[in-house]
Amino acid sequence: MSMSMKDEILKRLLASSGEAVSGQELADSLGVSRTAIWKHMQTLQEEGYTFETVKKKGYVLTGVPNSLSPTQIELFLNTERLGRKIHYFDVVDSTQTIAHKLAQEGAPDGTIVISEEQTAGRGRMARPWESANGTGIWMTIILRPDVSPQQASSFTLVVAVAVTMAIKTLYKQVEPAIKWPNDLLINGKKCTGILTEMQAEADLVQALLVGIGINANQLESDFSPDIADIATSLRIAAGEEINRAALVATILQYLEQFTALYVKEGFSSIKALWEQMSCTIGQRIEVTTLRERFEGIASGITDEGVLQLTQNDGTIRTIYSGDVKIL
Ligand code: BTX
Repeated sequence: MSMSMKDEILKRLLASSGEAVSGQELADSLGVSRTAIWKHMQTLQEEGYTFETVKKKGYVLTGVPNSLSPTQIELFLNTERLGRKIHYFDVVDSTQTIAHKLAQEGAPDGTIVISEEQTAGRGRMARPWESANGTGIWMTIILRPDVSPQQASSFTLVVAVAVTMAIKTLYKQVEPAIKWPNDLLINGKKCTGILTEMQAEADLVQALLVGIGINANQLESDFSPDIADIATSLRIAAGEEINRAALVATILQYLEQFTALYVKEGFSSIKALWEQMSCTIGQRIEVTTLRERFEGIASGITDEGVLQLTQNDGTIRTIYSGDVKIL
């Protein structure tokens, strides 16, 4: 991957771990003038990096921005396919909309679209998804797995497992639970929503557009009254500032791993993990589908990721999609 001069300078400053890096040395080794180096340092400063200038020695990096710029994400990224192409925005209507367009134009598997803010973030059935500036992770991943359109619906469950694993890896004190099909809850409140959309032709999936919305650094007072009672953030749960770039990179890492497994062996290979992380199975729930409402015990999930509801009269109903309320 080609790296810009600015990124190269940043890499060296980060690698020097607290030692001063001389401007002259940077200029010599990169084959540019001192003025060019100075200009790049100005740009980095505008992006939120902070430096100390040590006399006769050079620059010491003293702070990095909590931003989702590709440079920040790439610092933590360890994947082969996912996130190797990142489209980063300050503000968009919805990363899903942009990803749809990019996918139609042939964007490769693993391309991600990420924004600091969304003005029209959306959930399922065109419900609004609150996506305030600089606080969350609002991203869509374009995947081109070799699966059928029927299989694709269980993909949301795979994503939920990957995100849960990533959160637990970085923040041991946080214990998210998956609410079928697409929410992660912490203490019963929603911190993450997943929206999987698809571009398909006949029996072929052209692209999956995996939208992930994570409340990362919001405080309670940051949520609008509409969702104040039902939403929470990782920051509230972890009691510390969340490094969003590191979390994105870790999610991509797990997702790459689980997608490969899923394509090879199907959902059944991930089912046991899903069940462990789920707060739905075994609970008395109410399911609302487009037309109907059912009550019963969420008794299990099939190898295809379909929810099984045992109703009061003992009959089992299979639920392909719907909203779940834990009673
Ligand atoms: P959902 O339909 O399951 O949930 C939507 C509901 O969640 C809303 O009706 C509201 O009650 C509640 N809600 C809205 N915003 C938030 C929030 N920030 N935190 C907690 N609860 C909220 C969930 O749909 C799927 C959401 C996917 C969002 C991602 S962000 C990146 C990508 N781009 C985009 O437009 N959507 C996806």
